[in-house]
Amino acid sequence: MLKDNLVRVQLSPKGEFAAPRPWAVTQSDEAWEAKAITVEAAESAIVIKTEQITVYIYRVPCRIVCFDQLGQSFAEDWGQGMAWSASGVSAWKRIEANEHFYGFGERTGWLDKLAEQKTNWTTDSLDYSSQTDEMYQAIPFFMALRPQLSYGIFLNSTFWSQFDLGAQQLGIWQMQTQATELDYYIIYGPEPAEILATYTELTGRMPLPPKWALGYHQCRWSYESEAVVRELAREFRQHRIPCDVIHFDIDYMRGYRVFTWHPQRFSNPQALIAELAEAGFKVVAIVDPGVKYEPEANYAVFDQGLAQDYFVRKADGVLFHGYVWPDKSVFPDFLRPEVRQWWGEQHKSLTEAGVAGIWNDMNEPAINDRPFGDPGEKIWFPLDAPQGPPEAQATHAEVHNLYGLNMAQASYEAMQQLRPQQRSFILTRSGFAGIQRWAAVWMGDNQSLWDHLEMSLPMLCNMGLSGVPFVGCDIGGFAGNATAELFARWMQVGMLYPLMRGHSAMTTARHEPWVFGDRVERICREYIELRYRLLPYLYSLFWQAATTGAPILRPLLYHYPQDAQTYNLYDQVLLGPSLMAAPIYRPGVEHRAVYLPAGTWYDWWTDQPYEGPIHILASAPLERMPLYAKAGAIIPMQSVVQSVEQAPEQLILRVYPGTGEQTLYEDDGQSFDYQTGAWCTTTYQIREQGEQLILEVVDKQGNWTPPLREVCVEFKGNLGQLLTLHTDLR
Ligand code: MIG
Repeated sequence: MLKDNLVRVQLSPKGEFAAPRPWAVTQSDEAWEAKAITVEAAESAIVIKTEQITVYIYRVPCRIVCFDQLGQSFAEDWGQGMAWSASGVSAWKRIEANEHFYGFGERTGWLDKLAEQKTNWTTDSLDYSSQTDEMYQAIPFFMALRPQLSYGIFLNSTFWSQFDLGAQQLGIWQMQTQATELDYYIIYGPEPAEILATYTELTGRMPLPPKWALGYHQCRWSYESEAVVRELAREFRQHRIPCDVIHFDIDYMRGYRVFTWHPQRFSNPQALIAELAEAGFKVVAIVDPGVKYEPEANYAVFDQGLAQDYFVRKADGVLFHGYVWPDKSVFPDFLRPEVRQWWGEQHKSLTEAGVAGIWNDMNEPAINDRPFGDPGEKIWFPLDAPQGPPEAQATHAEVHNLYGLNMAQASYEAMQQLRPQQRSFILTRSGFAGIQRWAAVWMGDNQSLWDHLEMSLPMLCNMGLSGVPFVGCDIGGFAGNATAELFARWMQVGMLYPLMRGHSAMTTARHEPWVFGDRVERICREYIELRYRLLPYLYSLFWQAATTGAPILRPLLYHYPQDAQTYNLYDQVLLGPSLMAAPIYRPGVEHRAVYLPAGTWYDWWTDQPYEGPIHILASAPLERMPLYAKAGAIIPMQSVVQSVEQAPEQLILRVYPGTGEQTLYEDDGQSFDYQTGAWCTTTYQIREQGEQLILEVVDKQGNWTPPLREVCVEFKGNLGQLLTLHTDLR
C-alpha cells in the first residue's frame, strides 16, 4: 500500500525479489507517504484499509480483491488468480458488468479495448491499420471504467507483455509478461482524472514545453536543401499562415550519418537557421539511433563509439549491426548513462547551428524492416544481447521496450545541457511508460486515408489516458496523397492535436496548406489561426498537464465517467474541459450526429444553445468543424499572430453564460525562469446571481507580469442577461 489509492502487488516464484529497476517508476516505495492505514491479519485473509479503499488478500487460495467505500469490488483476482511458468508470470482478474478498457499507450482502432488483446513490444509498425497490435510505443498501463468506479493497472515489466481484455475468456482479463516476477500497481480512481494524477506521480509528468512547440509545425521528408527551406518559410509568411516550426528530415545529413550536415545541401546551417529565426521560425532536426558502420573513414561518431565500446554487442561479444538509412549501422546502448552523456554531447553539432528541437525516429529500434541491406538476411535484435552498465546488466529481451525511452532521455538531457537558458522540444516515435518525462510523441507513419483521420482521435485520446499528453498524428497523412477535401478536414482535426504537425513522405504529393487551391488554403488558414487564437487556453492546458498529469485532448468519458453514452464515443473530443469538437472524417459528408452530454452547450459558430443530454444533427459544410463550448466556459484567447514569439495585442476572454472557472497560466514561454517563480495564474469566475451574470478575477498567483495588452471580454449567449464585470479583469 503506497498511498490511499495505490497498491503495489509483487509475486516472486522464487520467494525473493530481484533488485528494483528504476526505469519507469520515478518514486521508490519508501518515498510514498501512505496515510492512515490499518492492517488486520485474520485467519482467512489479510485486510488492508485506507481512507479510500480496502484490500483483501485471501490466503488459500491466494486471491486479491479491492473494495471502494460503497463496498463495490474491483481488480478482483479471478480464474487462476496468479500463476507462473517457465515462460513468464500471469494474473487473471474479473471483468465487471459494464466495464470498459482504455489507455494501453499507442493503439490503433477505436477507444474501448474490451474483447481485444494488446501486446507491449515496441515495433516499427509500418503500414499500420485498425487491426495492428504492436506499435512504436509500449505502455503497459490501462484503466477500467464503469459508472461509479474506475481503476488503473500499471504492469511494471519492461519485458514483452500482453493484456487480454476478455478475448480468450469472457468476463476475465489477463496480464502476462515474460519476466520472472509479477509486479503491478492497482490505482483506484474513482474517476479517470484521479487515476492519471496518481499514475503520473508514479511514472512522471511532462515538463512544460516551450510555447512555440504549441504552434503549427511543418515537416516533410524532406525539405532537402537550404533553398527549399527558405522558400517554404517565405511561403508561410507570404500566405499569412501562422507557423512556428520547420522540421529537417534525414536529408540534411551527409549520407544519413547522424550528427553531420550535408556539405552541399546544407552548407551553412547556422546562417539559414539565423535567417529563419528572424522570420519567427524554430528548427527541429531528426536524429536516428543507427550509426553508420564506417571504420577508418574519419566519422567521429562511429570512431568514438567504437573506441569506447558504446555500441550494443551480441552475447558472443561481436558487434551487433542492422541496416537502416546509413546502410550497415550499429546501435548505441542508451541504457548506459555514459553512453547517453556521450550521445548527448554529439547534439552540439546541431545546437551550435541553432537547432532548438530534436526529433528521434527509428528508435524501436528499427533495424531492417525497410528495404535496406541484403534482402535475404532478416535480422532480429538478439534477445540475449547484453545491455546496460556492467553492475546492472540486462538482456535486450528485458530492455527492448526501453530503447526509445532511453534515447529520448539522452536527447532531453543533452538539450538541457547545451541550451541551459531555453526550453527545447523533443519528439520521439518510440517510448515506454514514463516517456512523457522526456518527449512529445507522434503516432508514426499513418496514411492519407479517411480511416486514418478517423482513428487519429481515439489513438491520441488513449495516449492521453496513458499519461502522455503531448501527442499528435501527421496532418494530411504521412504515406500516400491527400485529396483537397481530406486535407481540409484533417487540418480542422489537426488543430485539436496537442502536437499540430503537418508531414508527408518522400515521393508523395506536396502537403503544404496552400497546395490544394484557394478554398482549402482559406480553410487551413482559418483553423491554424483558430489554433493560435486559442494559445492562452492551450498553454494553460499544457501547464495543467505538466502539474497534474491531465490529458490535453480528452475523450468525453474523461469528464463524464458516469455517462455510459460516452464510453464508446470515439469521434468526439474535448480540448480541455470547455471545448468539444465533433469533426467530419468522411468524404462528402456535410452533416453528422453529435452527442451533447448533460448541461448546456453553445455552438461555437452560431452561439445557439442546446440542453444536453441530447443528440443533434450538426451542419458541417467543408468550412466548418462542429465545435461547442460548455456553459460557464471562460476561454482565454488572443489575437492572431504569425508565430508564438509575436506578442498578441489582445487577451480575449470568450465567456459563455453559466457558472464556471478558468485559470489562465502565463510565463515567458521559453526560459526556465518559471521554475523560480516567474509565472502567473489568473483565475476568472463566472456566476449567475439573480438576473445578473458576474465575471470577476477570484485569484491571482505568481510574480510574473505579462506584457501590456488589451483585455477584451467577448460575451456569448443571451444578452438579455446583464453582465457585470467585477474589479479589474487583468
Ligand atoms: O524509414 O526519416 O516515421 O516520419 O519522415 C523511414 C524519414 C524513416 C520514418 C518516420 C517518418 C520520417 C521517415 N522515417
